[in-house]
Amino acid sequence: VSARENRDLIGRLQQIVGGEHVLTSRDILGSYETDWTRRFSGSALAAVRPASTAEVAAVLAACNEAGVAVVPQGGNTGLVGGSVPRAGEVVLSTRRLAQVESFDPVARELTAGAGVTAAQANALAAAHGLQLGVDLASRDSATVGGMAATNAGGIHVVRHGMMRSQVIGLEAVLANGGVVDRMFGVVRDNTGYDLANLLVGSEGTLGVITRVRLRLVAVERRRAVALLGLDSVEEAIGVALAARNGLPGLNAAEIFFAPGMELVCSAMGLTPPFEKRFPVYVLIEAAGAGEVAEGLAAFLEGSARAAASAFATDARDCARLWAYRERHTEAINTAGVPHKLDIALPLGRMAEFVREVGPVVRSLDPGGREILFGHVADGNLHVNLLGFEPDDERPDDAILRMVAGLGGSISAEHGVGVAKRQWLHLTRSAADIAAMAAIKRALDPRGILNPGVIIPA
Ligand code: FAD
Ligand code: 2HG
Ligand code: ZN
Repeated sequence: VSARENRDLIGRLQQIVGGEHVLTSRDILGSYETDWTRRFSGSALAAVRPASTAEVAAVLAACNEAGVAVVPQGGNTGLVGGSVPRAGEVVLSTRRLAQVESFDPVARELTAGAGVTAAQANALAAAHGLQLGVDLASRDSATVGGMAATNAGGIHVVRHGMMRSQVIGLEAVLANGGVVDRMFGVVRDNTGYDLANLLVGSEGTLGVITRVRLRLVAVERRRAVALLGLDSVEEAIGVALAARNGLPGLNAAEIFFAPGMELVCSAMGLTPPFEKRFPVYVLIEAAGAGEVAEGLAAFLEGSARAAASAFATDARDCARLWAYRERHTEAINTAGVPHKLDIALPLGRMAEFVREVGPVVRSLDPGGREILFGHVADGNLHVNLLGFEPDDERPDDAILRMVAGLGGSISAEHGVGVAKRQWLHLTRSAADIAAMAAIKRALDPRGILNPGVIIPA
């Protein structure tokens, strides 16, 4: 695409969304060009901010005609480099698709523009004792469209499932400007291919999600949180399995380790919860309408005896215990530019992985260090590596191969993005990848939607 063609395209985009919503100045573009981890960045031709489905459709049709690639971006909190441009792409920001269009407390659902944040949706739902079924630490910036596009997981998957389970309707614009409207929301509807579900988890490669209709869940009246200090991963898995099998109202079961606890406490200025240092920590949350605290206490007494534990029932104390776990991502960012490997393992192989990962990291660089944490009940670990250059792919390669060898997945909840694309073949077959590429070609024949994401080169 020549400079003149680019200028013409920018002129067309200005006509569609208004001049002030086509950003081209380098200083303003900066925040659209670098991802949350700072590992991925690229320069954009422009960032364009449409305010309606019709404007999104016109923007995509214009870019498709010009053959200029488009990177959809919501809150830009994604952790696999999929939300930022590579070179010369147009960033399509959904942040002005920010209307909550309807809210039905009886049917327990909400219809919102893709750019509404999780926190905004929750603030509205909370007035009726409801909330989204997915919750994550990026809630203030992550958008419902981005969460659908990544099939986000978060801390309540063990209770409510992933984003896919919350989406009951969806509208998206395809590369040629065509609008797929599946906002219908009727429970029984077997009328052919499930296009809404295809768009969920497609990471901006098949269409731009413009509206979503989401299931809501009750904000439980009572909540209790326990933080346990444990001696081994085996014990942590034992606690998580026992909680899954027998703790009423299990709402979250999270794991982290001594290096993460120490980093969070020093970077965030928190006082450690226990006098003694433990190799492994597990956080269990239960929520419900009944005797939640009593249930959790009985569970700890019967099935999860720990050398040290802290217990909380009021909101402030619960938040204090959650901070040790939730502030890992922030704390890690203060220590460098991390490589983030969000992986899943069969629970029976997790201890083996944790034992082997450190030596593998050190064999590549004696100064490399790994901070592990995650959603233990689902076998999801976040392997954060510090001390490696952003473009040094050796640790990613070694660890993702190890995960595949243990029967796990190279992406549990963050997606493939650009970060994992070249390793997709480790856990998806050649036939799978060919089918994905064929779907991509059918819906986006010119390959303008987020090229470089998911499908290997
Ligand atoms: P972006 O980062 O803007 O985009 C992410 C991807 O989706 C990109 O590929 C982009 O092109 C595409 N996309 C965005 N919007 C659209 C749209 N409307 N239509 C089509 N494609 C689109 N993730 C989890 O799963 N679980 C967690 O627990 C979790 N915790 C996090 C905690 C922190 C502190 C941070 C920074 C991130 C966390 N994340 C987590 C990752 C991230 O928040 C999620 O992936 C989230 O769903 C991204 O939403 P977003 O609006 O920021 O999307
Ligand atoms: C979490 O569970 C998020 O806190 C972020 O998925 C994980 O920072 C990470 O690697
Ligand atoms: Zn997570």
